[in-house]
Amino acid sequence: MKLLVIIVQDADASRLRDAFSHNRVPFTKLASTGGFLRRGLCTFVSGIADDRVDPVKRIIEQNSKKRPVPPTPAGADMVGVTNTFLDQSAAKVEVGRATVFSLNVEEFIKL
Ligand code: 2BA
Repeated sequence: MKLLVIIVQDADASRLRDAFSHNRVPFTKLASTGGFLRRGLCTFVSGIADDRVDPVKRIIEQNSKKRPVPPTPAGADMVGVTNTFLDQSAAKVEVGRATVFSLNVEEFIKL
């Protein structure tokens, strides 16, 4: 069994939630915030059999998009961001369709 931690943009969260439900992929959906851009993101955690990992990755690919996103004013106090980056108010950062971590599950318990 694997535990997938799937981070997507808020704009893709509803579509992905519906696709998971339609395909009977169990999940927990968590509101979250990206550390760099400090924008709203959505994190899904899903415990699934090993042989479902590839089909679930395809569902994620089909229901998420890469987008260029402008840095937010909230990011202006970010540690480690260069002045050059902040001076380019028109500069955009490309946020990927999804960031996915796949972890081996040692034990799955329901009490
Ligand atoms: P954020 O941390 O808000 O990052 C948003 C996007 O900003 C990233 O998109 C990347 O294109 C850019 N970015 C992040 N850190 C940067 C840096 N130090 N310098 C320049 N550009 C930077 P993605 O890579 O697609 O990541 C989307 C979101 O996935 C991230 O939002 C973060 O919440 C999560 N994420 C990505 N990698 C992660 C990791 N290794 N561990 C935990 N969460 C991660």
